Amino acid sequence: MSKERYLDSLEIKWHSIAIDYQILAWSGGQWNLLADVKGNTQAIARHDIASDLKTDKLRISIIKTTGTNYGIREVVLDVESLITDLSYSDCALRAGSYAYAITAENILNCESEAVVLQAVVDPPETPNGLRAAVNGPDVSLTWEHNQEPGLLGYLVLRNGMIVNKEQLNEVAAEGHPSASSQYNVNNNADKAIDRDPNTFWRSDGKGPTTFTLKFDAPKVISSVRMQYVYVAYDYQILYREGDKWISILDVQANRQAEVNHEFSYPVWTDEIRIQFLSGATQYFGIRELYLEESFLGLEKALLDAELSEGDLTSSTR
Ligand SMILES: [Ca+2]
Repeated sequence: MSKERYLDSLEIKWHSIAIDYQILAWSGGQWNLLADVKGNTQAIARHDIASDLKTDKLRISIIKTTGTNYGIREVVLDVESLITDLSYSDCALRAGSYAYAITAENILNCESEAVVLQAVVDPPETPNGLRAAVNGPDVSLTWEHNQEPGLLGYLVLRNGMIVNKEQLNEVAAEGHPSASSQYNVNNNADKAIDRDPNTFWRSDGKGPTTFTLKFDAPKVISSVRMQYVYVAYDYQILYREGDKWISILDVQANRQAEVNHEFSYPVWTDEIRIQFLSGATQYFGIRELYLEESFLGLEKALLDAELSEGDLTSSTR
């Protein structure tokens, strides 16, 4: 590249597929690792570049290939595009404090100093008017409806645990599955949530493997059910919180082909990951995976007279 740019994504069309390779960018007088790819099987490999490095030089370092020769048909590079509008909408953010910075860039790719601003996104209003009517062993809760934009519904907790277990929603199909490896294209990660018991995701059998399900928006996940085709013995279930993966369940010495892992507490996350460590064979394989969302949806809450009151003029679901 003739000028330094922020990179957005890189697509490599392999002639002979590279299995292991690295993508590096030149910045600050050294090569910086952008991606460390292992076990690639794709002839067209796309890499989103999350780095905020500005670079004018890119290197693809091939470590291991399928054949004896190296070959790339095409490298397509997308650079971050500039906006010319004087506004930008950053939508659907969780409650929290966000730091924004704006810079200006000219035709020579010279960049201005940044102007920075902090914006605070508030959580929803606390539900009002909560009352409990106790009748023998039965407790009926009522509260007032909050009519505010984006409200999806209410969660009811008893002693810190979510109740309404009968109202679990199965949400795996709403997620985007991916795995750190697949045996071949017929065994890709999609096969674990296609609700066909004859199809399955299968790893390539080379060591620890991850299977990840990513959602467009965070959910309250309370359990993972799986039907294995290659039983995993030792594995961890993790969820993503910001930049971190947090372990919610550590499974050891499983021998069951069907497992139901209920979390000790529901997690609010947009990504669930299973880190497989050992199993019955060198492969890990899932026929079907189910994720349960503990959530008392607004519609259900309002259908149940005991659980809600107030006028509903429009449904938010
Ligand atoms: Ca399947």
